[in-house]
Amino acid sequence: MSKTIIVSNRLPVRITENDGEYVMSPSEGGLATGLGSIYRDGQNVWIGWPGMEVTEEKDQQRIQQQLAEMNLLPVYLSQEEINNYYEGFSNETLWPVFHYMAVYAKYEQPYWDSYYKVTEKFRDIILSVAEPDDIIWIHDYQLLLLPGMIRAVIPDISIGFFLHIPFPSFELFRLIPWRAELLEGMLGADLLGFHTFDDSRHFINAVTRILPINASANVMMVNDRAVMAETFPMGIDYDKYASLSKEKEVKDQLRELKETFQGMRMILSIDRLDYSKGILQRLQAFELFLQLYPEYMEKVVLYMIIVPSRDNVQQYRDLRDEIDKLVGGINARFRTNNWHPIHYFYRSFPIETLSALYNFADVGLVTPMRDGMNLVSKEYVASRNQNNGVLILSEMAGASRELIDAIIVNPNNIGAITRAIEEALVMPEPEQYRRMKQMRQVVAKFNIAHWVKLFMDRLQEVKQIQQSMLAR
Ligand code: GDG
Repeated sequence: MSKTIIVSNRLPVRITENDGEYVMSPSEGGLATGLGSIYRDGQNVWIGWPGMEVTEEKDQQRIQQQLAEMNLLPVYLSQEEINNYYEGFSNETLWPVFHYMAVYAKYEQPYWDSYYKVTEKFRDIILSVAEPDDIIWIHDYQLLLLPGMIRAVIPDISIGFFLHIPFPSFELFRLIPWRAELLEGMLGADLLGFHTFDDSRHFINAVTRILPINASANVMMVNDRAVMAETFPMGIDYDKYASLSKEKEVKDQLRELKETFQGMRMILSIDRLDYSKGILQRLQAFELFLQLYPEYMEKVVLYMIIVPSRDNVQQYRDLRDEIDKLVGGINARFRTNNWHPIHYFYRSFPIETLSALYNFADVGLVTPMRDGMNLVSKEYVASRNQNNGVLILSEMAGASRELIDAIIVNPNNIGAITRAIEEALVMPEPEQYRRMKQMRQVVAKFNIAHWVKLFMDRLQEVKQIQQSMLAR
């Protein structure tokens, strides 16, 4: 019987140490939920880094045994590998270039060397469990080389690859010194999935410009093997967000919010700390809004949650300082004795708190400079059980291709965001309903289970097409 092997940089688990005992708690992320039905089944397995450095061999073995009970298999990384492969090449080279912020990119040979070596580590662990008729689904930019490395050892195995971040235009991608190696690595897959049509076009374009490989529509011939690049916009667990509001914990928090913000309109903003998320521009737009529309003083709040992320990287620390300053400045400028315009939190919250906020906020403000998809926008929509509320969404987020009934803005256009905030706050209820209903239908239908099934089914089809081409 063939099995399915999921591979991603991080395992969907949080490990904490308590008095020498390791406690494992499954993580609730969208991908983990979506793939849960797959990796927990039978012999299937999810391979990845457990999220902490474990140096002692006996600890490694103990953790491995505990993880095995959850169908998880760890790839242990040293601190140096985490610094160079993960924080270095993944987050300081690929992330900025793929998000069109090439000025932040560092091209360091030791980063690349480590990226290559860590991929070999992943490969070896996969090879310790993989059989030729298994299906392997590899995720994201930390593992671009992995499909090629596995293909070199098991030529006929089924490999799918999904990129969760944008694939940049050729003019950006070509900047990377190791561009050809990266593409060759990706082409080890049989099916490459992207969030948007543009991302897949950019990939195919980079392949044909950089490698001696031709493409006919979305098909690239790699050593007589047809490789396909296609669009699979990722969804969320719609039912979970739609039904969370019925839980007691969420209801309690919602009641508290209603009391605290009585008579006040709320604009909600939730992101990981990242320069790709357009946080500074969003704050500038809110400041301009307060300046241009003073009638909203004491009547509106911006509730802003920033989840700490990558704070070992200098740019992220700098960004955090800038946000602190800007928020402080805006609050100092506009606050009154009983109101301040921005409620800013630099930490993460339980999903129940997010759900209460999604339910309460009149406006969801999501304005990334670039975003592969952006799940927060979909979670806001899924949570609006009353069909009211307005989503303001950046045209640079993959989600803007599906959520066309949002107010779509260019995140660099501060004036446009400012006007969008005003438009959202005065939008008549019937129009809110019409737009929200349409968006809820999209998010409900193209949910995470649908996304997983579509990708897995298509991978099987691609394999069949390849076989029928060989038989000809
Ligand atoms: C990458 C791509 C693509 C946020 N704060 C808290 C919390 N969250 C959850 C949200 C949401 C997730 O984190 C963030 O997802 P996004 O899609 O918005 O952004 P990235 O983390 O950058 O994800 C992105 C995604 O991959 C999937 O392919 O959409 O474009 O960059 O689910 O709810 N969760 C909890 N507490 C918080 O405080 N529990």
